[in-house]
Amino acid sequence: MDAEQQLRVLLDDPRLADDLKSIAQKVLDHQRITFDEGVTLYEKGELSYVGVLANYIREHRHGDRTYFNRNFHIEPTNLCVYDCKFCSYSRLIKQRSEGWEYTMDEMLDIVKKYDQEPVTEVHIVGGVLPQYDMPFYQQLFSAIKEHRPELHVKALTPVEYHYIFKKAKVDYATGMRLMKEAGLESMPGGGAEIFHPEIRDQIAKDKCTADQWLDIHEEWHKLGMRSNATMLYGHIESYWHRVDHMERLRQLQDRTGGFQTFIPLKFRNKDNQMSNVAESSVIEDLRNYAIARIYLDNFDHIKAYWAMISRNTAQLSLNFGVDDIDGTLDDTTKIYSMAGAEEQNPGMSTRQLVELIKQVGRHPVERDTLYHVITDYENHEFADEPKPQFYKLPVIN
Ligand code: V47
Ligand code: SF4
Repeated sequence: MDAEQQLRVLLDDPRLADDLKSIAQKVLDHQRITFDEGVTLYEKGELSYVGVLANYIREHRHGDRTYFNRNFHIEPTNLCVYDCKFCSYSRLIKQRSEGWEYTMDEMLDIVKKYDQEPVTEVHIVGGVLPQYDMPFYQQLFSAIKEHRPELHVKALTPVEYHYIFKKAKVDYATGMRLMKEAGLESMPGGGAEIFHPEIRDQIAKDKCTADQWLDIHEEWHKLGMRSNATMLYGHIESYWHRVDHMERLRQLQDRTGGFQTFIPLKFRNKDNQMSNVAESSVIEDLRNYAIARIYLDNFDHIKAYWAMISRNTAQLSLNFGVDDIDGTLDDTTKIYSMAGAEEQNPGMSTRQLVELIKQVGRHPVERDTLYHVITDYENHEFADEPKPQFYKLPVIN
């Protein structure tokens, strides 16, 4: 049975409550759901129900295609002037003796380490410190582009931009234009957390506000550039805070169309000031992906950051609205392993990622940052590496 037939069977089920039926009908008709319907999905939508709706949307947009890219991360420092309660980089958690602060040359050395690798993107993000100011990042981006012009620089979030622009006394529009001129090509989705002040003030008090986060993305989009958005979920927020978060993103996307991908980030509770907060279950994670796919009708892609959720959950997520499972990473990504992510050393070769996707009946496609196809792996044979073995999951659809 294909995704549309599954949705029609669900609609014909006399046991389905009227409000859920009306949402399912909207999805079939490609109509937008309301804020209240978003909350209803969280409160009443069982995993199998939201999965059928989300998979219909996913397959309508992308078929079986599942994207990944080859990137590497640079985290300039694991020290931070801010004190986000969920973060293992916070100034109250991290003592200076355990920290690193890379110099410009050390960061360029990391870039050079990948000179012979077919990576297409460098993702730069980490803590906020005064010495990493606007001239520093302008120089870093220019130096990377000079060294390897085709490497896409995806760097920093409104948290850093708000901080460095304030110090440099430039407004957001000017600041973003100058970063673009220095070599910045897109903005990752971090720093969004939960927008509503009821929650943001408790978990991420001092850093940029929701409006500042959204304004910086808006200025970036006005330059014709693209960015991502995240949501840190599964801690002290209520369901309606998640819908409020997605609603703000949906409204900005209606105005600019500049977001590419939405990335729900599961809260992990190790080594931070919220270790007493239990983590969400896998069922809740999958429901959250699905509801994001249904609610964000103007976002092209929903990404599961597999380093954060385990490989098996990443595989399952492909049936719950997700069409992208991030890049092939190496062990330079520390923020998640420090917070308790399953993948303590989250490296996966391209072949491993391809097999992971194929194993659940999807079609792997390597993309660049802007979703141009680099390699279609549907019928690709790997000559040189042994086939990786994974625990075999049943194919659900
Ligand atoms: O904003 C910090 C999160 C984010 C924890 O755009 C935590 O392609 C869970 O945004 N538990 C930064 N999450 C990472 C990020 C990202 C990741 C992958 C791809 C992209 C992209 C963006 O990491 C922060 C924060 O929300 N984070 N601590 C934690 N304990
Ligand atoms: Fe700093 Fe970002 Fe961690 Fe907050 S989440 S403490 S801004 S590194």
